Amino acid sequence: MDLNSSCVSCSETEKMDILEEYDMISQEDLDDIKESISTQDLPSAINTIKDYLKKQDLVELNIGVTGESGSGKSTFVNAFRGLGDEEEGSAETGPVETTMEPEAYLHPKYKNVKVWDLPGIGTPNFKANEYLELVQFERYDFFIIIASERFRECHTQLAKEIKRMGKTFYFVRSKIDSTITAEKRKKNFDQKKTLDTIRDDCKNGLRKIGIEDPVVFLISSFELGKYDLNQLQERMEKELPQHKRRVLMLALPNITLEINEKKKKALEANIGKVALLSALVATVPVPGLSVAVDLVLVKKEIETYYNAFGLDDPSLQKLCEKSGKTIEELKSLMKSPLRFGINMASLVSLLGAASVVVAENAVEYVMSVIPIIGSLVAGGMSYVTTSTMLKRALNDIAEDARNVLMASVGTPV
Ligand SMILES: Nc1nc2c(ncn2[C@@H]2O[C@H](COP(=O)(O)OP(=O)(O)OP(=O)(O)O)[C@@H](O)[C@H]2O)c(=O)[nH]1
Ligand SMILES: [Mg+2]
Repeated sequence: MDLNSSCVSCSETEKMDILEEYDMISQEDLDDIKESISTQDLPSAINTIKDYLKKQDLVELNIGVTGESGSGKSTFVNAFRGLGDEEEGSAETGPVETTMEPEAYLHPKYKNVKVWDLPGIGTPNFKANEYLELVQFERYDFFIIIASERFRECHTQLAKEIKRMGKTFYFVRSKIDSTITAEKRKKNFDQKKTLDTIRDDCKNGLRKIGIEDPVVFLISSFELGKYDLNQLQERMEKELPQHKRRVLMLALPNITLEINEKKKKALEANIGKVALLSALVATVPVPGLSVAVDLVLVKKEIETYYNAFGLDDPSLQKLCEKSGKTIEELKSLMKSPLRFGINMASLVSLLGAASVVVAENAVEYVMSVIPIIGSLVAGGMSYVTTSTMLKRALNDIAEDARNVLMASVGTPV
């Protein structure tokens, strides 16, 4: 990537994007941060900045997974968090009724993402309103209603009640892999046609029992990346409030190219904030503060990238077990200079390289895109340097993740 082109000669749209990112930090927050760092010593100033970034990672996402007993709720709860059914922290699954009370399962990497395994619906005297009270419906950002065969009256009753309570739900038809396996035995098997038929059938069923404009997502928790996961993910993203979208996108397992791309976008949106903080710190006259904070900020961001794309060592290890590849094979597909570890030495060199390249035209550029704090920033190159560095690292890491993903699902890179 050409470092210059990404920042110095940027288009009007890019400038607008940067300004929008800037808007995501309130003036009050900016003043607070600046105030506290100018009165603190180096270590506490760094902690203030870290705390600020941590705050945004505390946004909670609560997903309620419901459906009839045996429909595959617990298996979905595990797959959605990137876990197998027998891994540590996974929900118990099996052919006999296992889930009796709402239970929260935390995402292994993002503890603020909770996927709730809810009790089965559809028992003879099932009442949707009582059920929703029982599971404390207010706590969920949205519900996923799972059916493994046909949708029944209990599903619509629940959907209508959820809607009445002002919440969102998504219908999922589960275990699509086994339906496809069964259909494959027929002579004129056509996968797309079969999927369309199942989808239409589910929709018709739902219409008949009173849902006006049904949308159904076909999912297999055994092969989550196949079938309708992308559509479901898009819909959830679109309907979530802005500040929760990032949480969802980071937490989703990196199992389709579309999700890979979305993760990159969600991470990119944070670069402006980090760079702005780094620029603010550069205006504080404490010797050594600016570089030290830049390194802390950048290291944290780059670690977030590796985690979000599942390129951290534990995730790679899991991927090896699933795909039959070795760690060496997967690592050989990765080109980012940071793949052997994010340490201070590699970061200092990345930082150095970025600042040399962007230094020449940067002052003018910063003044033009951030008029409000432009004069403050002129003292340091941090805004442009940090964002250039992070954009470059993110591009490399997203590309590595794409290659690893394609290799692990058997597509030649
Ligand atoms: N083929 C296939 N089987 C699945 C899938 N999801 C779940 N199953 C199987 O269906 C059975 C029930 O799955 P669970 O996830 O335990 O179902 P549940 O809805 O949590 O059941 P309860 O806790 O009893 O309400 C298990 O044997 C799972 O292995 C899937 O996507 N494909
Ligand atoms: Mg269960």
